[in-house]
Amino acid sequence: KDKIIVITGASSGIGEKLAIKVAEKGAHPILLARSEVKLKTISEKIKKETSVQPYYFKLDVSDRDAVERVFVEIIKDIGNIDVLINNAGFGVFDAFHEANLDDLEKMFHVNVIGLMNCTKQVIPSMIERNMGHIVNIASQAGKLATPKTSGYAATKHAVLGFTNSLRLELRKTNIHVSAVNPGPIETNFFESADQSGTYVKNVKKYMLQADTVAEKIVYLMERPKRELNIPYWMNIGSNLYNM
Ligand code: NJP
Repeated sequence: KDKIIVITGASSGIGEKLAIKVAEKGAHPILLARSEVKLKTISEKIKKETSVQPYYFKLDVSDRDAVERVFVEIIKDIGNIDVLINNAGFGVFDAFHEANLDDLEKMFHVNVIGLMNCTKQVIPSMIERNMGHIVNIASQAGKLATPKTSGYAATKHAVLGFTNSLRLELRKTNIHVSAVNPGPIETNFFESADQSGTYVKNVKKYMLQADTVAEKIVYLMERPKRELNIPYWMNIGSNLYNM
């Protein structure tokens, strides 16, 4: 309650549902994404349904200077960030021999560097206050060998490696660092990830709703650090990435 919770990639899917759920709990979501129009609409809906006034900022997480500007503004004008949910991300599923190197680079810039850009901005004040929670949305593809997702899987392996090391670096503090590994979730994600529709067709019956994932992440955020195992992660949904 009353916590300030920054959610990247809050303009659709898991991030959107998370923003709604944390507001329902009385926390203040701060929504970040590139589509300002969508953020405005979601914020208005949250205000109407929960009477919590969310804030939103247009932001491309891969733009380091913009990330710094926005986070400095949030901390100065709104307050210290209690929870950062690094959720912004996208995938392009291709066998590596067919993959486009521009897509691979962009995935690393958003999924990995973007996540680090945002984390870098919240760490100093979290350390100063000796509190906070960083939740990184990785993937089941970050743990398993998955055909046709080599580039995307590599970014999510990087997210898990970063998350696990950061957790160790901060082990003597009261700052939580968690990773969440969703399986296939019914969101806009597959518009870019699976342009042929083959993957979605195969895993449709295993797909979960974004709402379910958001609920579990809220549950995770409500746990005290002592209840979180080290290393901690939460797997949600099927690990079936066969195609
Ligand atoms: O997908 P989607 P999800 N800077 O497409 C934003 C992971 N995951 O909710 O910028 C800032 O509805 C984009 O906003 P916009 C997945 O890897 C998913 O499923 O306005 N934001 C939108 O709000 C990702 O990390 C599945 O276009 C940027 C959001 O990201 C997370 O779950 C499985 C951005 C994406 O929303 C949420 O994805 C899995 C940028 N440069 C992991 N680029 C799954 N759905 O099956 C994108 O294992 N965004």
